[in-house]
Amino acid sequence: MYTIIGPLKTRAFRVAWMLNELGQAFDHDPTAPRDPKLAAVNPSLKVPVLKDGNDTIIDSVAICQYLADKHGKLTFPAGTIQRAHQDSFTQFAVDDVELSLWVASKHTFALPKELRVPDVKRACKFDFDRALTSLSTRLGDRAYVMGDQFTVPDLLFGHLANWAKNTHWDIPAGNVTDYIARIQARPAYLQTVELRAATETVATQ
Ligand SMILES: N[C@@H](CCC(=O)N[C@@H](CS)C(=O)NCC(=O)O)C(=O)O
Repeated sequence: MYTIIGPLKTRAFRVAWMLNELGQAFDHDPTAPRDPKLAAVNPSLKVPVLKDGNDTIIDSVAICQYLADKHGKLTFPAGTIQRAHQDSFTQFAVDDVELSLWVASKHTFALPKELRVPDVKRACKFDFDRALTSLSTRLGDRAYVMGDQFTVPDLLFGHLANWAKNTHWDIPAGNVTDYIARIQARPAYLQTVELRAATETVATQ
């Protein structure tokens, strides 16, 4: 049995969504980021953390890829050229899309107030828009970034689109909007949204 640590309004959502995609049951421990008791599993006091038996894994992308590999779904096998392209999209999701959202969020609510620089958010939005233009070109007319098969980076883009919506950053109409709608119509996504609503009051990221 798996246990996800972290509120579902955080990146813990990704892990719950992945487990729902895989049809795996899990327990949920909604310990908040920076709770001192997280020190036992993550010295950074960040979430999510996944407990798998006696092991704990930190970092949502590593967790999602591990689960996909372990259950042999939503991923191409390691060492294949398709996996190289898939991992390239995963890295792009984190470096180009998530980074702009995360820095903007830090300067909105996560950093101590005296360290926030509101104008940084304009630069983040510029980077976000550039990343979406690139995603639109790379996606082309495919259903998912790797073609017909939904894989780990699609799940990340689906989560990041929700984060962008909560940040009030628009995704321009076109192939990326259609792609996000396709991803967010998946039963496992909707199931996870319901679970989040049942366990949280406000979804912020
Ligand atoms: N790369 C990590 C980032 C984890 C992270 O920053 N999580 C946020 C919540 S979504 C957190 O715990 N923030 C607390 C902090 O920044 O101190 C992952 O993807 O899991």
